[in-house]
Formats: sequence, C-alpha cells, structure tokens
Amino acid sequence: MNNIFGVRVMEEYIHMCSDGVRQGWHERNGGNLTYRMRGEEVAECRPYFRKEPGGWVPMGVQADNLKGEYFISTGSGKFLQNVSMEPQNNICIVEINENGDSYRIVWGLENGGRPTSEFPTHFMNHSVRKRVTDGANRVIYHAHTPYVIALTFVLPLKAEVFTRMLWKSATECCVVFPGGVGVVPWMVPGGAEIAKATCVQMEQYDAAVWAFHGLFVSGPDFDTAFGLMHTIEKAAQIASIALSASPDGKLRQVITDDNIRQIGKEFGVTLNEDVLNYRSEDGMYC
Ligand code: 2HA
Ligand code: ZN
Repeated sequence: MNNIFGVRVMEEYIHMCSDGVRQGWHERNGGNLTYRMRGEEVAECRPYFRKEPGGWVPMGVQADNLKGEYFISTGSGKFLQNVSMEPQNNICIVEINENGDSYRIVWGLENGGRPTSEFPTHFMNHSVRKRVTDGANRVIYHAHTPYVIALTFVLPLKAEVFTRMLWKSATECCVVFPGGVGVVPWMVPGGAEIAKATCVQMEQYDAAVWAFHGLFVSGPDFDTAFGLMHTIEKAAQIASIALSASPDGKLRQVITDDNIRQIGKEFGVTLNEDVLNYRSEDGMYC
C-alpha cells in the first residue's frame, strides 16, 4: 500500500489498538499506547510526514536518553475503537526535541489534538525502561482491565501480594512475568505524581497495577507487551472468580511455592525471590 498504513510498524500499532478493544479494555477514551520507533521505521514513515510539523510543546518532564526520539501515540480523548477506522485522526507520530523536554506532531491527528493525556507518564517510563533494558523496551501500554481493577478492591495493595496471587492463578503465569508486578496506589490520572510513582515501579517491574484504574505494561515489541497485559488480566480474572466462589474468601488449595520454584527451574526463568519468600500477615493471600 502506497501510504503510511502500508508501513509494518503502523499496521502492527493499529492492530494492537483493535486487539485491546476486542478484549473490552478500552471503553470510551480509556487506555493509551505509545511506541518508541526505530530509526529505519522513522525513515519509512518520513515521506508521509506533514510538510510543516506542529509547534514544539513543552512536556513538563525531561529525559536525556529520549532526545531526538520519535514515538507513535494515541491521541488525548480519542477512542481506541476508532483507531483502525480513521488512524490519521486518532493517533500521531511525535518527535522529541534536542533537549528531551518537548514534542511536536509530525504526522496524524489531522483534525487537531495532542498525544495521550498520559504522555508525560509514558515518556518518563520509556526513559526508565530504555535504560534498564539497554534499549530493548519500546512499547508502553495502559488499559482498563476490569479484573485487575476488581482485585485492587480486595487484595492488599502490595506488589508481593498481587504477584503471588497472579502467579498462583494459572500455572504458566510465573514464566510470563517472573519479575512480578508492581502496584501503584490510587492517584489522579495524567499527572506528574502518577508518572513518578509508576517510574519507581518500572525500575524493577515491567508491569504496574494502578489501583482502581487499570494496568500499565512495557515490552520490547507489540506482541510481548500485549501478551503481558493479556496474561496478567486473565490471571486476575481467574483469581477474582476463585475468590468470589469461595464462601469465606479462602482458597482450599493453590499452586504451592515449591510448584512455582519447579516451574522456574524447568522453564529456565529467574523468579523474584522476594515475592516467593513473602508471607502476608494473615496468610490469607496465597
Ligand atoms: O487515556 O486511560 O488514564 C485515558 C486514560 C487515562
Ligand atoms: Zn486510564
């Protein structure tokens, strides 16, 4: 196809938005997706860039390791369900300036608009994930995953508790997120505080639960990031159903810590030992 939608990275990005919508994670304008482009992807898209890019917009945050980078981003207030129908009006490509503190739109949002309201949060977390993964992580994805949200009403808001419950919800979960998941307490969305609190978690984890809000994940490519979101949400679904089905909220039998260690060994993954050694005070949560 002789336009920007024929470029593979754009196809994959748009496909992922639709995948999230199909899962029921993106009511209205809920959720957002950003991708840090490779140089060759920028070159493939450049012929379709605006003749005149938008003006520089200060972000209120700064990152040295993202100077001059290009990101694909969903638009603020845009519905992910409309991305596949009219990508040019619902997503954009932004360029970061040489100070690493402002962006300008070089493609998309043809009817006006700006990148996602969570862009400062995504941007700061891209910076962390780029650093801690030696440049491997390129995707940041936020979704309103209902069962993860439901669990934040009943489990203590601690990374170790959530990780243990999610690992023990289905046998292969600990292989998909062996490092565990972080937890961020309730915060106002889109602000500097949630950006900072999430960055603290993303130093260590590639996923962070946002209490009463959803889930925030990172990955090297679209499939891995989506798969992480999907696996965690499905584990939360199983945990929610099991906890609801139990008359006293207790689980009769679970995957044991030894079972988890066995899986780690067989699959050759390094499990977060702090999580395995954690014991909740009342022993109720796995
Ligand atoms: O983009 O999900 O957290 C809307 C949101 C903000
Ligand atoms: Zn949200």
